[in-house]
Amino acid sequence: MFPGLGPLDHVGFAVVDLEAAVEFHTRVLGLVVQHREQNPEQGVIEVMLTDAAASAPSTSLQLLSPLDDSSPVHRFLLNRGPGLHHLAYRVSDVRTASGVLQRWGLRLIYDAPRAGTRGSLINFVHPKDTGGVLIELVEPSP
Ligand code: V0V
Ligand code: CO
Repeated sequence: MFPGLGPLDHVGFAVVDLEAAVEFHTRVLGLVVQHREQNPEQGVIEVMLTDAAASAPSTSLQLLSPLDDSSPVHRFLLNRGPGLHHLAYRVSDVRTASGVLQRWGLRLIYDAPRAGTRGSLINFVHPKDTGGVLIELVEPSP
């Protein structure tokens, strides 16, 4: 295990109809919307939901819909359809974590961290190097 690895921060879920997905996860699963944000650099509109009943901070669900046709989520929906898009693990320092994983021979998507949700810094490990699931590294904003 590499140094500074924390718990599962969120699960990314690619959807075509964002409002229908919000409705499903709030009404059927009882999740609560915590945050909504557009991230033009990542080409997404995202909605973060959590379990309202959880006493400690719990893993969030991140619903993702593409902002335009150049979005990686648009490509994902075309090729694979809606569903699990990525797992995001919290790290204390995304630069250090990315460097260690690169030295271990894994392909990181970005050379330097990019802006993620709520002022976080993010990078991704290529799904072909992880057994088939895109892994996000997220360093929350202090
Ligand atoms: C593509 N593939 C995936 C995948 N995306 N496999 C598992 N999970 C995914 N999410 C597979 C795809 O089925 C192909 O497999 C192969 O990889 C190449 O696919 P492609 O369509 O040609 O895709 P690429 O290579 O153009 O792009 C794939 C990568 C891209 C992972 C490089 O999606 C990327 O740059 N992702 C990082 C950015 C991102 O995803 N942003 C949205 C979340 P076969 O068919 O060859 O076997 S933003 C976010 O989470 C934020 C803001 C946050 O949390 O703060
Ligand atoms: Co994410």
